[in-house]
Amino acid sequence: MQRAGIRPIFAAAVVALAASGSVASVRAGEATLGSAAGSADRYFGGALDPGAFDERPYRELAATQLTSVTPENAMKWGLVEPERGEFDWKGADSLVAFAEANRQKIRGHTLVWHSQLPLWLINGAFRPDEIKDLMVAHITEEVGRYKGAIYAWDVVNEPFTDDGSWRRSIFYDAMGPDYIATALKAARAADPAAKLYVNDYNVETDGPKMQALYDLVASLKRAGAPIDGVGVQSHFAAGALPKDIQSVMEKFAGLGVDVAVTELDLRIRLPADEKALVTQAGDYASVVRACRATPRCVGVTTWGITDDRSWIPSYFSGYGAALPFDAAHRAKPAVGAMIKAFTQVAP
Ligand code: 9MR
Repeated sequence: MQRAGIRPIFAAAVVALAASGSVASVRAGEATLGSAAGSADRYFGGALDPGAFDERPYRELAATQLTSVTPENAMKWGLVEPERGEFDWKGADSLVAFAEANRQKIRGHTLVWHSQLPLWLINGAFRPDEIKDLMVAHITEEVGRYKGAIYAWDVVNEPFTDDGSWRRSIFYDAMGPDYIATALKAARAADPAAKLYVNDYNVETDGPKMQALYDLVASLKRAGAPIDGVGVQSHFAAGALPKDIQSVMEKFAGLGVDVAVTELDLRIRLPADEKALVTQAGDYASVVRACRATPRCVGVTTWGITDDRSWIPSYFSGYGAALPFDAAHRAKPAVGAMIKAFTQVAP
């Protein structure tokens, strides 16, 4: 598999899209989120559901707007190995094929996480040494399968609780904090070219959780562990974006790692009115500006692309409209605001 690179994609794809007439707001020659980000040497990414690739408007929007893609769920352990030793790579393979066809980078998500684990693993009553072997084998299998195709992996996801203490998981319980370095080393061995990330939420403002992640990355660097990046997920209510997100990104970057906004969405209490959409657009643009102002911020990924496929309504009762495109795939004010923030001459 070829490694995907950042390329401005608007030429052919947008012409095709315009011809299909499925996205009124995107016309031939107009900037897209991906092309705008590219002009600032960043990527613009979105989390995708390969199950929706057979829907043409979804497929075309993803192909046209994004220069990076993340599987929202399709590469998680519970989905790729539902029974021990029985693998199902259908969704993951289809995501990788889509990205390669559209010359998009891929952010692999996620190898070691407390959630969406297969039941055989959670209920297996494995000894600590067995959990370690299973974790390393899983990383070796999955990273190895997509060697050369994945730009960056979220190797470890959400290792801390909100007060900055270690989150309990089968991995932490078996190995203590060492599970993180062990996981990173296994990923590096399986694909030396992939950028290896630790990814978490509620780390976008100065507080105990941010500090815990900072201390972790600092200690990994000191120990020579293979850590290349920090993912700040960035799930917020519109209007509640932390004011210090840029200084936090700069602080992480000061450790000598890349930084990426990995799961951005800005939820709105429904029904979304014009004022809320404008507030949301302002926050989206602020995130883009913060990334542009941080030399080691490599790109911004939104957690989905259209509101009808967002995780938000089922997890935050009464909220939705969190993504840049609405359920009819129309660009919301956030799209223009982000394109402007990527392309306007930096002050
Ligand atoms: O968006 C994902 C949703 O479809 C899943 O049901 C959920 C399971 O916990 O995971 C969601 O994605 C999460 C991501 O993998 C890690 N950070 C938080 C995201 C939102 O919950």
